[in-house]
Amino acid sequence: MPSAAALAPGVLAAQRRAIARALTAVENGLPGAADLVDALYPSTGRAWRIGITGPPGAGKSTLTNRLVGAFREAGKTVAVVAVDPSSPFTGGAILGDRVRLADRVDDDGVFVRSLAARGALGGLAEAAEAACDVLDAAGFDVVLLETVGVGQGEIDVAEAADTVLVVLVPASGDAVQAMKAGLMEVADVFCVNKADHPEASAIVRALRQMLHLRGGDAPAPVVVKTSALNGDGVAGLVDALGAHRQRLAADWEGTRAERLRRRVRRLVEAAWRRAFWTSERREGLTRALEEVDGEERAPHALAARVLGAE
Ligand SMILES: Nc1nc2c(ncn2[C@@H]2O[C@H](COP(=O)(O)OP(=O)(O)O)[C@@H](O)[C@H]2O)c(=O)[nH]1
Ligand SMILES: [Mg+2]
Repeated sequence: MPSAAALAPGVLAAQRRAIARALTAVENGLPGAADLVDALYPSTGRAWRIGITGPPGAGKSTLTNRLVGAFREAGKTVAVVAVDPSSPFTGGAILGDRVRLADRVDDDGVFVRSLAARGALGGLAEAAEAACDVLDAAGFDVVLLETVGVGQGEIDVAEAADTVLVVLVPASGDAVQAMKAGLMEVADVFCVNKADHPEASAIVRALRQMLHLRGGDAPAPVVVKTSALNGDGVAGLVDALGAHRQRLAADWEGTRAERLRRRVRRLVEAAWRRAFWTSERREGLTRALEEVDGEERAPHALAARVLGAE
């Protein structure tokens, strides 16, 4: 198999086939994927990466479609990375979304791709970051990174973005759930979707109150209300996202450097983990865990035996 790094010129020339193959390479950790990312990296930093996260069913995919439309209308090219095997983008679900996306198949200014990241070096968060690099280097103005839910992995993915949008719905306890899941910390903009729901205003108020109580030096995330189904509030959402982008612009290089630091740390930790888990240590762990059922129940001694299995 030729090295994936050979795809770099095609990606830089925005050839769709090269972009698709490069995304497959970073998704699956194919040979040369790391070299490809490094070859493209100097040509990144222009795209605006927006992470979209929130509970399943909140309307992230519907909103993503709306945002694609809004950015296209503003003359920007848009790539969508759906980190979600069951997403409408992979043909898994909602007919309405598929129909809307089908309208865009002839639009060269849009690129849609799902990402599962089996075997990517550094896990899903690195795969998402690398996918953004590919699309950034290919010249897309905006990259929308949609996750399926709100687990830690998805928060890591969202953090690969410049601007993090958290989508909630006016279901009972959603705001509290968001706080528990650590979304308060990563959100730059909150969107209460399904604003057609009678509880919408109440959850907006509750969220604003929570964010206000949180305090801190950083400016509190903006809370907007949308109805992705009919498009109400989407213009306001685009403005809120744009305002965050504007704030980042003040220290764009610093933001990028911080993200690169976090990424390098993650890559090093992943490499350490791979190097550590020799087959001998794996077997040692299996044996030690079997002994848990026996006489010896000393946690540190058992762990030490695994660590000593050189
Ligand atoms: N009533 C209402 N339904 C919506 C709205 N936005 C999305 N939905 C519906 O909510 C369901 C889940 O939407 P989807 O975009 O797939 O959510 P995701 O799982 O967060 O990506 C779909 O049936 C949508 O049609 C909205 O603003 N109002
Ligand atoms: Mg979705």
